[in-house]
Amino acid sequence: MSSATSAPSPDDHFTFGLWTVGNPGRDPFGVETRAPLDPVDTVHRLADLGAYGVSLHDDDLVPFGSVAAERDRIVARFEGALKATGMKVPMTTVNLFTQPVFKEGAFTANDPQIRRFALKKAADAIDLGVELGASVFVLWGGREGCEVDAAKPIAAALDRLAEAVDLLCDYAIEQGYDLRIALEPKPNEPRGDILLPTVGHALAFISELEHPEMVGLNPEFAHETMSGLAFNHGVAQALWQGKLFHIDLNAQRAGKFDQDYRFGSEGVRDAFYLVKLLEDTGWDGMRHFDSHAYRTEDADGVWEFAAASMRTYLILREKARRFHADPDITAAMEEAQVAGLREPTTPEGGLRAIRAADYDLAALGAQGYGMERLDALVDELLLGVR
Ligand code: GLT
Ligand code: MN
Ligand code: MN
Repeated sequence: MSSATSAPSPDDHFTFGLWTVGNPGRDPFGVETRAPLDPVDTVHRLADLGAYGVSLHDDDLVPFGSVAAERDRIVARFEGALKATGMKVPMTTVNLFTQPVFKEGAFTANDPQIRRFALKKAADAIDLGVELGASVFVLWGGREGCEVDAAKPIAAALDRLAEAVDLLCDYAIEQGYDLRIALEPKPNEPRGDILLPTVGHALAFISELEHPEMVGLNPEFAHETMSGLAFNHGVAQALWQGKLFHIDLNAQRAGKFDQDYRFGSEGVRDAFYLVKLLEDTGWDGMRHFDSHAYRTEDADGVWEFAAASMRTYLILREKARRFHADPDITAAMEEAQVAGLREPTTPEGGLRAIRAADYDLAALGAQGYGMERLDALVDELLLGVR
């Protein structure tokens, strides 16, 4: 495993979407500022930088509308690069948002023909993912939402979304695929409002599915932050419910458009608590970056961005290690009674004993927790003076 000062290695489980380093710098007001990347070159470049693998949408690899022979040729060439480098494809997904046919939705489009086409494309994408060795299939419902509430009864849309996920689970089971589905919440953009806007909405939705055990989450740092929520709390709950199947790392300022900045470039404290959570709980999945280089960057800037994403993670991982080794932090945590939260509340005798006991409310209300000191010590750690 790499240290903060060494280069990343595949053991660190860093992965990048083909669409992330491949982002051409287009935005709603401006055209591309960078040339497209060849996925085969991307695999080689990321392998050289120490990544574990790549993820992809169906269309990132096989251009939309390719005929079967072309698809097979592209996939075979890509598999050659994976073999040559040892890079893996742990996750794939399906693009149900770029083409005009999906402008009103995909699995939740009002037109049943569009919903059926979306399912056909998703099933094909599942086949592609399994062929490449993926065990997680992400569904990000970028177009599953609306601007005109009069035109989208939300309960019916959720029925259709559940129907689609159920069908895809049935398909994976029938095929004998070792595959789990990870839903990715996002509050808005590109739709005015998107279904399953937060981790909490998505977790609740899963309990209504036919195969809830096969479906979990792919939460994204930027997306929870857009809603002003604490990403690490959402991830902690997903872990607590056994539902963290994958994760998208990037950076974001609350209240802005989906920035998808380089991990750690905004909200370094939030990034630290997230890394600490993943490391403390022994998350053995991918550290997947879903972010892109600034539009200002040329190709060199893109590879700088990729290297820095991994380096920042490793630095924060080292900070998490130092957090636990720091005696002042340990003492401050004791003062804050952190360990007390791990004790069950219920004493012998249960609620009856709880109700019969006396509580010194004056003393309990007067006690201090020393959390200012603890918080400042974390600042010192992150600012590099400890
Ligand atoms: C798109 C989106 C991401 C999703 C990707 C998966 S595509 O770039 O902004 O958050 O993770 O479909
Ligand atoms: Mn994402
Ligand atoms: Mn995003």
